[in-house]
Amino acid sequence: MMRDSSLIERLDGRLAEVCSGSSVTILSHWGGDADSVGSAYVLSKLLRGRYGASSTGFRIPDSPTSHARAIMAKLGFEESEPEKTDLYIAVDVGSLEQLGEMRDKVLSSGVPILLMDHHLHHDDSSSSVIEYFVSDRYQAVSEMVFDLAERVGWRLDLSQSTALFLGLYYDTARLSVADGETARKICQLLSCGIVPNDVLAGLETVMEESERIARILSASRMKVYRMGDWVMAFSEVGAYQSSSSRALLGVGAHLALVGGQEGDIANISLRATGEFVTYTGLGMGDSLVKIVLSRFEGSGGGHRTVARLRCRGRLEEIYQHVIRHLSLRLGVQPVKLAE
Ligand SMILES: [Mn+2]
Repeated sequence: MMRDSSLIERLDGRLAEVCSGSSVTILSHWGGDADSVGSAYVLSKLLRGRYGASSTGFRIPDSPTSHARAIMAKLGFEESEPEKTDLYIAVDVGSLEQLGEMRDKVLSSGVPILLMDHHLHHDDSSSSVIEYFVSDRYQAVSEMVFDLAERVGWRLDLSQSTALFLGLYYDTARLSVADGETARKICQLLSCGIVPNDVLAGLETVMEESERIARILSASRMKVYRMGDWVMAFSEVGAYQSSSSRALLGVGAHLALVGGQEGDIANISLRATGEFVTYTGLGMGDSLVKIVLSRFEGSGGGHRTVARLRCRGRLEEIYQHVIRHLSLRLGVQPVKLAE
């Protein structure tokens, strides 16, 4: 069963129209993840093998996370960019901000952009060059690519099945939020001969020394507040802010902001548990980012439970602003936990 057959039909039709003889660059969101890498890998095979693209490339804006790098190594998939790009396909990009360093170049290139995603999008009317193929009925872009492959009768080989499996596995938080339809697709992918123990073994432990130190420093420097039932952590570290905010959730925080200060610019990773977002109605990519940008000049965006922003200001002041705002919104006084 296809979750959204009209979307897949429209996507198939469009790819058939624009890809033949074209050189296509697939773009991930910044840092990349299993879903963006997995879907891009299979999509690049489909574009060349089924839709007649003359060449394909893949770029992860900013630098790939160690997890994304490990998955690419497993698939034998590398970043590359054709000399000339006739078409961009952005996968798993929840907001244009997530194109990071590549955003301006891509948007001003005049090259058409197709955006495939499974998150809700605010229509960005300023960018008429973008055509959206978006449906939040899908649990991952990898699943959209699965449906596309099925529609066109494309046989997934073992590494392509592995790629889509990894995308679905990690985008459903290791299947914990997978529904029956995803489970059916996972079974079909696994039946190609994937051994989860082999595939996942190398992926669960990858961490570079510098990332490890950043995470440990962010934990040792964090300031913790309790607001009602919620525990919120704020910290600062020079690199790996995203990995560090994930680590702070692992430590037990419901909400974690980890920033790095570069002169008067702050780069902040915002992350919360699904529970926090559900009960407070405060999504990271929309509400929290807006709260910060209502006062500090900059840009940002992301998904429900994870977002990133870059703005002008001191981290200390930004955090105080967020804490005041959250206290008002939640109607509880913040209590700072002893350091
Ligand atoms: Mn995804």
